[in-house]
Amino acid sequence: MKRAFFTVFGAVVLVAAMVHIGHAQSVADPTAAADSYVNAPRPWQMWFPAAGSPMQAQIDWLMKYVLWIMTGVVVFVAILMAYVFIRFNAKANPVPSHLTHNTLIEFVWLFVPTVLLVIIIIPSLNLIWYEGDTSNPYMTVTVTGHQWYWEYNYSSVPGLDYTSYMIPDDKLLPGDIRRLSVDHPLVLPIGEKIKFNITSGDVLHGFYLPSLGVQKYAIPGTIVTSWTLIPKAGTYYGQCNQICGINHDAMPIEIKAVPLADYLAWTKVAQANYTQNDVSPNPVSLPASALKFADAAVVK
Ligand SMILES: [Cu+2]
Repeated sequence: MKRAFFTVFGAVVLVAAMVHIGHAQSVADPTAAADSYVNAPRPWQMWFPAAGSPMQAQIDWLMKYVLWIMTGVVVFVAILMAYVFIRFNAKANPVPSHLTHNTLIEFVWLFVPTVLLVIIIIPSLNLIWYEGDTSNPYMTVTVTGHQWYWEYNYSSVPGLDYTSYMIPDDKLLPGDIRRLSVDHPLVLPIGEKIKFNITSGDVLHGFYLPSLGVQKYAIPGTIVTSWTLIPKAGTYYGQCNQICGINHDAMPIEIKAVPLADYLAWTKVAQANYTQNDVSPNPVSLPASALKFADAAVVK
């Protein structure tokens, strides 16, 4: 009887502890949903990464569409040239034709390329307009490139402005990706249109997110806009792709896309968490004027 009591008591304590731990974890890391899917480059990868946004899906489609047309043109021209080389060389055709004009042929070689250009330019212009349409976003994030880290400012969350540094090789934890994981990822809600205001605090940088179809210059004194919409919770990566100085390779972009409720929970705990889990940045790359609260813990 006594034994049964302690068994039941022990089980209740264990369940309570597990619930508590589960609860504590969900509060501690609202971005956990992003671990379910990782969209990162693989060694020897060919083609684009899997499309993580409708914009990248359209870019992927247009790339293949143009590639098919281009392949047709290349094959046709190659066959035509091979035919001319064989059929009309000096040996096979010793008496050449003195023809200088042929209205039908001239019409065809003007008309066919024109049609091809038109069927390429229509979806291209559509895509350019689509990419430029930053109207009615759910939220706006101002992205600032610095030598050599990114800064994210959430205009809809007062005071939420933090820096994002690459995790150095000697501080990588299990699950981190070398040269891509960062101390403070950009956290975004899924299924919502997010506008980016992209700028720079010093030199030209490039805000490049291959799986989301975003690639914009970060230009000092200018704001370049873009947007994204991520349907699937997951972790997405990008990099600065504008040569910006000695640590240009050390400013990756890591995005954690999570359900809206988790995102809202994250905004509440972001400030407290970020001052605790900071990774010391390279001291030379830290101009005092750029310091934000996220770096307060490491600047002593
Ligand atoms: Cu850069």
